[in-house]
Amino acid sequence: MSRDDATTNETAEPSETDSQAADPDRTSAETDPTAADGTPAVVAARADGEPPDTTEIRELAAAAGYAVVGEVTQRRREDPTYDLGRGKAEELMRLAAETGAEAVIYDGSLSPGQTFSLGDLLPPGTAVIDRPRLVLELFADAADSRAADRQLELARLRYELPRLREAVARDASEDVRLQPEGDSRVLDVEKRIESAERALAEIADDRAERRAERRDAGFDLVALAGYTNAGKSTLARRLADDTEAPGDESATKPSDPADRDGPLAVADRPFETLSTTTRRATVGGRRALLTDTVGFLDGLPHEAVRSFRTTVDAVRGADCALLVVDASDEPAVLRRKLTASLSAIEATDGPVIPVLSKADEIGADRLAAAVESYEAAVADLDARKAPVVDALRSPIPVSVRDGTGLADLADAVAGALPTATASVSAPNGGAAQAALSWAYDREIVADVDYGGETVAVDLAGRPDVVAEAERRFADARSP
Ligand SMILES: Nc1nc2c(ncn2[C@@H]2O[C@H](COP(=O)(O)OP(=O)(O)OP(=O)(O)O)[C@@H](O)[C@H]2O)c(=O)[nH]1
Ligand SMILES: [Mg+2]
Repeated sequence: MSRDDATTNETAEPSETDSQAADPDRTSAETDPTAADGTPAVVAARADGEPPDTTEIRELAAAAGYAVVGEVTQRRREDPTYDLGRGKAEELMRLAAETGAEAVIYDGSLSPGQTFSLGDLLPPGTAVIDRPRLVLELFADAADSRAADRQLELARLRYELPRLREAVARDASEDVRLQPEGDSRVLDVEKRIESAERALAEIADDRAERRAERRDAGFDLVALAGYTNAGKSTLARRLADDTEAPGDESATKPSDPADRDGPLAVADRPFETLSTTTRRATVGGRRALLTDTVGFLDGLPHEAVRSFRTTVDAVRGADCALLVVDASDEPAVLRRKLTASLSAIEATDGPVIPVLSKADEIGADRLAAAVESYEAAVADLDARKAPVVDALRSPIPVSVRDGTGLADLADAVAGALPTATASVSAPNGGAAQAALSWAYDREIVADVDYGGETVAVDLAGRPDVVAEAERRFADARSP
């Protein structure tokens, strides 16, 4: 048996999050595995550079219903067979047997071949769940709208297809007539992928159409994006008027307890939001529709990134995007999450406003440090992302809990939205009043002056809406 070059810690100490960084090669059972409910699972992680940090994968595992009963980590380059080195993989096997784990949760993406090799090594019946599969399980727990269901189905099928091909190829290795290409299960999955893609394309078209209609109705479209658990939904709820946008099939259901219990009753778990949700809001005097989106996650399966497109579409279709970054994270974590969130905003050429959320959690002095570490992280971003990087300078610290920065944020949004101004006048009468009330409905009336026979109005707001108001006043002048 070939051992790894790395030293191995065989003690059965419980793993402490704070001591993780010190020891890149841990093998440990939890001292009190009964403390948590759920399917017993061992977490495994490997990293090339920094020692593996299992904090996030443990949170994801817990959210998906697993009780972590042990942990194996290794700092090493990738092994083609098991991802972990062979010696570590065997330690994992022994730990799984000792702890009675029903699953191994792998913090990374395993190739189909690695998944099968690990499965063969582990005690029979132990499930091998890599990070993408875990995320899919989490999504499956809570897919709550037609689009989310379809996206989930597509993400799963795309994840399964190469693994199914691998399974068929393994069965067929003795018999050359059975090749994955012609296998009926493979063909079936391929067909279902095509049909899910078609259905999703239609939903995306519907949404784009609805966005266009809302814009015509005078709304500014503002999207909130960012890492999962950054505080997007909490902020969206705080900024929102009470009413939800009409006709949004994915709007949060009124029965949603988080909605009833006020803005801070949002659960502290990853992927609380699983489909985009749109609400009305008046932000800095602008009539806006706020779209809350699905959070990003490091190592999100690309199957999912491709299919959970609504976030990216909503941001791309918006007049202004808020990128929400959790200020209470440690600098290294903040940087990692920021990088993972960038794909949400890369596609947009509209203005992006970075928001440092949860300012109340760290107090004024640490907040200044957080702003600094955020700015350093942005400066460090890949130079090829220059346009995005430029958009990300000068974040606005906010707290929904104590109200910090909310007024600044509203001003920044209003300032970022495309704005036109115009001064119009018309003889005071029914036609002018109708035009004026149309303008009031769209919140574009900055000032009104009744001077004898005429009414003079200053307009400010969305350029297309202001232009339409000018037409209406012109009509009111020439009956
Ligand atoms: N202290 C503090 N906590 C906050 C604030 N805003 C949000 N939180 C908490 O952060 C957690 C995550 O908030 P969400 O609004 O669900 O975050 P999200 O970005 O929508 O998360 P996903 O939908 O999972 O992507 C919740 O426990 C919130 O109560 C804030 O201003 N201050
Ligand atoms: Mg949310």
